[in-house]
Amino acid sequence: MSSPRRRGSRTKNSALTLLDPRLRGDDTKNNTPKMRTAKIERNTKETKIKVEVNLDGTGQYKVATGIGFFDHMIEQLSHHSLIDITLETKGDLHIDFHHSVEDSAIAIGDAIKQALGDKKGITRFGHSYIPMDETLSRCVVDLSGRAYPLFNCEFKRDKVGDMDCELFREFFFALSQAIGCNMHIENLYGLNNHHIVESCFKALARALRIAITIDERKKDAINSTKGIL
Ligand SMILES: [Mn+2]
Repeated sequence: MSSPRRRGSRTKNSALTLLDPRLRGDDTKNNTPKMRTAKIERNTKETKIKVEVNLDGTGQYKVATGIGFFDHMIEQLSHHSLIDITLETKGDLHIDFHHSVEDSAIAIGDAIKQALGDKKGITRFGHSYIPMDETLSRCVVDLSGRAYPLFNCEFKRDKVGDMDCELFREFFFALSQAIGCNMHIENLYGLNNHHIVESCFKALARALRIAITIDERKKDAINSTKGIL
């Protein structure tokens, strides 16, 4: 037998209200949200790179690497992850695009890692499936602190735009290593190279967007039974 509903029992409970520090208003100095941003400069004899990220952005970007298709992909990454990304890469493109692509990944990854800080409150896991017409790709991430890249993708041609398709594997591997995360990217099927690559970047963006989001129910905790990420 269910108990009868007690009317008038949901009156304000002042004792409970006072237990809530947010309502007491005496904990404001610890409630200031930390800015999850980072600025990185990375200079070698092969590349000179400036990166800025804001994990709590709106997907604003300013990207200039000198490689048209690569710019297009980083713009997708920013737009769909909502991470604001400024990237300026001046690299030795007269040799080939390898150094510029790999070093950009390292710099973006370093910046994301720095902006994540102690990772308090993050959702940590994220996954996404992205179709582009005949193509479907999947990305699954775990911001665990452990680098484990997996890139399972076969291309139909050697290049997309001016870019060698083998460089995308280099990009995702370097990014996973720099962030320190499991990053499993797979193309399930597809025909068009542009669609295959772009769906991988969009899938990564959406997976990251989920993983970096603060889980309001656990916002003051580290999302691991180890207590560290
Ligand atoms: Mn496109």
